Amino acid sequence: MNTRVPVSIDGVVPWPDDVAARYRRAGYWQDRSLASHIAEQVARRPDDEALVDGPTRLTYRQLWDRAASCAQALLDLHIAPGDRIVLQLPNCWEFVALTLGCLRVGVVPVMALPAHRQHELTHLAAVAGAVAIVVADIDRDTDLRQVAQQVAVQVPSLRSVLVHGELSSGTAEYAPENSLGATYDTTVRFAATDYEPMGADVACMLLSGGTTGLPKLIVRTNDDYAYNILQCNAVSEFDSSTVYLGALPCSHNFPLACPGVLGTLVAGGRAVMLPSPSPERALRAIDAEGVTVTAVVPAIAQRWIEYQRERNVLRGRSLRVLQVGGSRMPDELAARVEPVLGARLQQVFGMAEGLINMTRLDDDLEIILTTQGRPVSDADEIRVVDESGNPAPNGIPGALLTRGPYTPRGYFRAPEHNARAFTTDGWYLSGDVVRRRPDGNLVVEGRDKDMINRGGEKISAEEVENFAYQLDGVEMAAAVAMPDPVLGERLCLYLTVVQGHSVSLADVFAVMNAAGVARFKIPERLEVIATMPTTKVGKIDKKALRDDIRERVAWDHAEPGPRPRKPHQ
Ligand code: OOB
Repeated sequence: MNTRVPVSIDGVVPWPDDVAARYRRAGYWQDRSLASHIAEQVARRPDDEALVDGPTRLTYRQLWDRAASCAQALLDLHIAPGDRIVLQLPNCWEFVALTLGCLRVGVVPVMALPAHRQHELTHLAAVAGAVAIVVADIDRDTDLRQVAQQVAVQVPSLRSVLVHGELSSGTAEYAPENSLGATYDTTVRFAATDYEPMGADVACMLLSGGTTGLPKLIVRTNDDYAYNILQCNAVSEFDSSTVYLGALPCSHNFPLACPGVLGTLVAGGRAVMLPSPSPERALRAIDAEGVTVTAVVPAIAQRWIEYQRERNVLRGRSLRVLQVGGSRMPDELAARVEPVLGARLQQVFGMAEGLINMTRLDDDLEIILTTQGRPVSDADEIRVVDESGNPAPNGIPGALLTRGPYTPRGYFRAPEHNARAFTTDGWYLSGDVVRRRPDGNLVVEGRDKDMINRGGEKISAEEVENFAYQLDGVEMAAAVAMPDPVLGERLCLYLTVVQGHSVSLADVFAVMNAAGVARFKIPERLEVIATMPTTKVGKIDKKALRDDIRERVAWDHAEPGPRPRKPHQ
């Protein structure tokens, strides 16, 4: 039993004491570290394979030793329990070893996405007060070492830049100790008995999709994240026979912990890391490794289904479950999963903020194909309310609010935003509009948050609009979702400009690119209009703009003959 007090990090919003006590009494929170769950599997099956990354295959014992090396390397860099490090790595065994190293020693990884660039990484490091940043050397056309160096210049708390891959030659910052590879050469000095995080200690920080500007940080404790994982494991039926393919970026909550790579390791299974979900590589990896379950967004599911139909690469019958979530899966697509891929579909409607809903593997097909499932825990509290905050009856769409043992009560160091995103009694306003069926399953009908969901990648409208306002001559800017057959949504930017000025998509690209913004946030269509539609209270009428772009897209694709109504100018 731990006798010390939890590591205190200024800016974490705790659950109220009475609620925390209730969650402990009920056994949801076990007051033990997340790492200790994996340590159990290391003891039980040291020689079983835990992790595969291309030619690298690690047993539980080997993975645990490498995690220990990472933990030691962090300590050698004077990084202490409770310190934050920005972690940006693609799917590779090093990502898992370092994450486990952090979990073992109580260092808090801030889970950046591989697509993030200087703009996002600087913000994350600054808000987190991070002391180190870990990046890969090169990602396609971007030298991430240079990006990280720029971030380090701007964020005073950052003391170390760690690189996975080649160090740049000739600069002092890239001394051998800054190579992530160097950490695996050290003799294992760190032992599990050296340090044991407590249940109430912070395990990691996840990123919100972001509706107001840049992503917010979501603090997940050992207690709550372990519970999240155990519940997902139970619902998705993960056990030691599970072979999980990490195809989505594994720093995201879905492939990380719902149940994801961590769930697989907690269950004693084997995780296979793949740097990209391209159908060619993923379907081959599924056959080669005997993958039993994986997680994708609907756009990827669609690409896999098409590829499989055309090429029939998937020959084995190992894949039992395909989890799909992150954005709304069209019912027609849902119906094609099992016939083409031979795997049972599991719809997942979750959020980094906590609440995870899943269809159950033995649900009726109608539920699996047309709903986004129900909470993974009986302790999840759900409210669906109308515009005045009154409960919406079953079957009627309303705003989704939630509370529970793995849904934190506030973002990290964001009191103003917390005042809007959480009610005074701790309910999180998800911004999603759902309909609850009498059987308890939820159907996602839309959302009332100002966000674009580009195939699972979340873009804050406000963040894009702020860039548009930096352009000469821009009067008003509004970023809205336009329908897309593959991604579900893409981003369209509406502008009004001062007479005599003109603004092009290339100008928008230039300003966002110069700021080092992640590529997926850059608008893909620009509409310059004469007047911005406004609501009665004078706010930009985004609904009118969404209707407008829907008509324009339909107009562009209309066959000759009767045409839809021409969009307004
Ligand atoms: C997952 O997490 P986030 O934090 O990237 O995004 C959460 C938001 C939700 O509030 C909702 O707007 C949307 O993404 N969403 C879905 C959905 N799953 C997520 N919308 C419709 N249908 C779905 N199935 O996206 C996430 C986290 C854990 C597990 C799965 C997804």
